Amino acid sequence: MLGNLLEKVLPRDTLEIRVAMLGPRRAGKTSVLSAMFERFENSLLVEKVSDQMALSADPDTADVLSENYSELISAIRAGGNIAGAITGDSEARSYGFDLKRRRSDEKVQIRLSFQDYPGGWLSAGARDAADPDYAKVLAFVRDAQVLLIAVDAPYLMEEGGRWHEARNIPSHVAATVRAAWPASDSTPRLVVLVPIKCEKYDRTPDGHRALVEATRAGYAGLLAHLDALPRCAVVCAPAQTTGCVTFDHFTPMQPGDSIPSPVFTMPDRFEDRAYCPKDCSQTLRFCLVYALNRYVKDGGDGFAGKVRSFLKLDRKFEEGARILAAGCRGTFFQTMKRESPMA
Ligand SMILES: Nc1nc2c(ncn2[C@@H]2O[C@H](COP(=O)(O)OP(=O)(O)OP(=O)(O)O)[C@@H](O)[C@H]2O)c(=O)[nH]1
Ligand SMILES: [Mg+2]
Repeated sequence: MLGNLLEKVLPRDTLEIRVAMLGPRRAGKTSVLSAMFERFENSLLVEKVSDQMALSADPDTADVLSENYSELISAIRAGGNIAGAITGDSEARSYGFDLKRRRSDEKVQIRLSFQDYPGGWLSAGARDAADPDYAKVLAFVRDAQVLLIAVDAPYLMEEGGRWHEARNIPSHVAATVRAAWPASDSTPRLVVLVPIKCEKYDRTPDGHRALVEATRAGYAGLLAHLDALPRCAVVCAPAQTTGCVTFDHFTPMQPGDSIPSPVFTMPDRFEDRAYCPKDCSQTLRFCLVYALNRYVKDGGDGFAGKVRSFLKLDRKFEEGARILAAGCRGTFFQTMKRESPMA
């Protein structure tokens, strides 16, 4: 009651956190978003973060992401080729999530939007820096405080990473981020590298370490730039959106191919083809911890902010961030900065 009254006296604008996806065509950008959405609600309930805040997806976001997730499950049930599950995007699309202190609140305190688009738009910029679709990708990254980079893991891991540059275009990803976020930039930022399709590699602690180290080496150019930004945290958080579809081999290259195609296998028996995604909620969890910390810290600025923090108006979000952070699993690629947005 008193909290509601104080909110009216000391109102705050909604904090908008924009997250841009990066990754070539069919890398798994939309799959990461779909699996993250599907998994997260359960995590929230289990950890009782829902006592501290309410997270909801836009109706459109919920519809599209649930449909994608159903497609993924149907493809697994059907067996055979997973490559047809989740149709590649032909247009840009934004997925929105709202965070409120209470389900009954009218006001949205934090709005998270994830900007997805056809991965071909990113690759087009590698061929022609003036490509109009690539200009849109650059604008998405410029506008975003957070980046999610989908890494097609078999190309990173197989044959010593021989196809990683051609497939995941890490040099072009680095050039894009350098162009959008100059080294002088002091905005608090978060970058999450998400190796996916990694069922074969992320099975044991040693396998997990090898995957994380290959990601670190495979994105060395990008990491060098991010390391120079004063307030940027970088984390590697592998995700398995299916959990039962495993890379088997690359098909021999045909004339005209620039990279080989992967062949994935899944268990023959229907009973063994269980959909068991792993660590998919981690991306949203990291984004939420970042967003909540930003909200709480920004609220401390100025006179109204000082009063707000003295009255501890944001304590539910502080507590929510603490609970979520305790469940974060990922490897930070930099030592914590002086003012890490994740602390
Ligand atoms: N083996 C395996 N395949 C996956 C996994 N996640 C997604 N896929 C497959 O990867 C393919 C590409 O996924 P998308 O999410 O559509 O990729 P995208 O980056 O959004 O592609 P564009 O929209 O074309 O840019 C789909 O056919 C999925 O079925 C996974 O964890 N393991
Ligand atoms: Mg997509």
